[in-house]
Formats: sequence, C-alpha cells, structure tokens
Amino acid sequence: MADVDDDLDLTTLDDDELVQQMHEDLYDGLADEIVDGTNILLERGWAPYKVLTEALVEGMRIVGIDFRDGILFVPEVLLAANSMKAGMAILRPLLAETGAPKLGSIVIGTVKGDIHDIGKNLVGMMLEGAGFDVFDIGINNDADSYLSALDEHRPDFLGMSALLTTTMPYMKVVIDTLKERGLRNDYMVLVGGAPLNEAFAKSVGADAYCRDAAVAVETAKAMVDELRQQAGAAA
Ligand code: B1M
Repeated sequence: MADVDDDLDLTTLDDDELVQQMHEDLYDGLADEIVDGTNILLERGWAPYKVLTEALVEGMRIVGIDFRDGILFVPEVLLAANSMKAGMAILRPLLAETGAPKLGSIVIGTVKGDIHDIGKNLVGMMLEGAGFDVFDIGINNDADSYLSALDEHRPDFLGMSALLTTTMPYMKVVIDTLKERGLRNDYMVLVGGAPLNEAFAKSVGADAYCRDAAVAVETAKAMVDELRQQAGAAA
C-alpha cells in the first residue's frame, strides 16, 4: 500500500477519503501523516473517540490481518504501531479532559513476556477520560512488579493486558500470588486483550473480562457504583 503520491495534500480529501488514506499511512508506518490526518479530522469537528476508533484502531486492525497472514513482518508492524502512538499522543489529552469527577483508580500493565502496549494504553486513556486515576506500569510485568505497584498506589482496580496466547496464562500467576498474600479481596481485577474471553477471565479468577476500552470503562464504572451502593446499604 505504498503511497505513490508523496505530495498528497491531506486537506484536499473528504472525510471518508482521509480516513481511508490514514489506514494506508498507518499500514505504511508514516507517523507524520498520521499526526496530520488526526489534526485535520479534529479541526473538522470529529470527536476524539471517533478519530481514535475509525481512523486509528480500524487501521491497526487491517495491519493485524496482514501480520497474521505473513504479508507484514515485525519491523513494519512496529512502524505502524509507532504511527498509531503518534496519533494517540494527540488524542490522549483530549480524551482525558472531560472534567469527569474522580471515580476511582487503577494500576494497569501488560503481563510478563508480552510487550504489546497499544491496547493497554488506549484502555488507560479512556479510563482517565472517564475520571479514573491511572497508574500505568508498562509492559512485561511479573507478579512482584504488579504487587509493588498495588502496594504503592492502593488502587481500586488491577488491570492486566495480554495479547499473546502464550502470555495470557500469566494472569493466573498474578491473581494466585494476590491470593497467597491475602490481598485478593483488596482489588477488583479486570483483564483484557485480543485472545481473551469471558470464560478465560473466569478460569483465572478475574472479576471481569473487558472486550475493549469502552467496555473497560463501563465495567469499572458499574463496579464502582455497585461498591458504593453496597457501602450505602451497609451504613
Ligand atoms: Co504482535 N501479535 N507479536 N506485535 N501484534 C499479535 C497480538 C498477533 C495476534 C498477530 C497475528 O498473528 N495476527 C500475534 C499473537 C498470536 C497469538 O498469540 N495468538 C502476535 C505475535 C505472534 C507477535 C510476536 C510473537 C511476533 C514475532 O516476534 N514473531 C511478537 C511478540 C512480542 C512479545 O510481546 N513478546 C509480536 C510483536 C509485535 C510488535 C512489537 C511488532 C507490535 C507491538 C507494538 C506495541 O504494542 N507497542 C505488535 C502488534 C502491533 C500486533 C498487532 C498487529 C496489533 C495489536 C494492537 O495494538 N491492536 C496484533 C494483531 C491483532 O491484535 N489483531 C499482534 C490494537 C489495539 C487497540 O487492540 O491490543 O486488542 P488490542 O486492545 C484492545 C482490547 O484487546 C482491549 O481493549 C483494547 C482497546 O480497545 N484490551 C484491554 C487490551 N488490553 C486490555 C486490558 C484491559 C482491558 C481491555 O485491562 C483492564
């Protein structure tokens, strides 16, 4: 999908053409073009969440298909990921500045052996925008790393992300470690990542599986509401 027209002026494209061009630019790992396209859509009045889902996440979905099929390889996908991050960096403050009241807090990180962080970052951004304090501990976290972050920040939630079928079982290690140390009931555990599902989340002992960032926000809000109601009823 190489861009044959280096001088293409993105501002001359209509919205549909621009989004299509952004999918191609993401595929080609053109971070500057993704930054320009993101800014143009925002200037045209697009909501940040719409830019995120329709231009960036959809573009990365297409990259994922060709990665799976052996058409794209790690170096190309890394460039695409960096382009996606460049667009996300513009959207992040806009998604966070909703002025929503503080609802709670979360420590979130990708599990040991796994360096995928785009989805986790997106979940963090959306939770921040919804009014949660987000402590992002990055990628490749072992149980000790999660536990020391929990100890430091004392959040309401622990969020774990895994994108590989080989790394997702590590979530059970973390949850079992919480149990062994008598800490399991101190935190609500949310898990997510493309290869997970409800049954897996249940089997590792998580409180909820979040299919995507929007579901993570809904789930965290609903759980906080429920806790408040229980506390109100007990008072
Ligand atoms: Co990786 N990779 N990758 N990769 N990579 C996948 C995951 C894969 C499905 C590609 C494929 O084959 N189709 C495949 C996994 C196969 C499997 O296990 N079943 C794969 C593989 C095999 C690998 C390597 C092993 C390749 C290799 O080296 N041969 C290697 C592993 C490295 C490692 O981690 N140890 C590898 C490397 C990489 C890159 C470094 C090149 C790059 C990562 C860059 C980065 O993240 N900084 C990369 C990428 C980009 C992908 C794909 C193409 C895209 C992932 C992504 O960012 N999606 C991916 C293909 C795919 O998923 N279709 C693939 C966009 C993002 C918005 O979605 O991450 O699903 P997602 O997050 C969503 C939800 O899942 C959910 O909400 C998010 C937002 O809506 N969610 C949560 C995620 N985390 C959550 C946490 C929560 C809640 C919800 O907590 C509360």
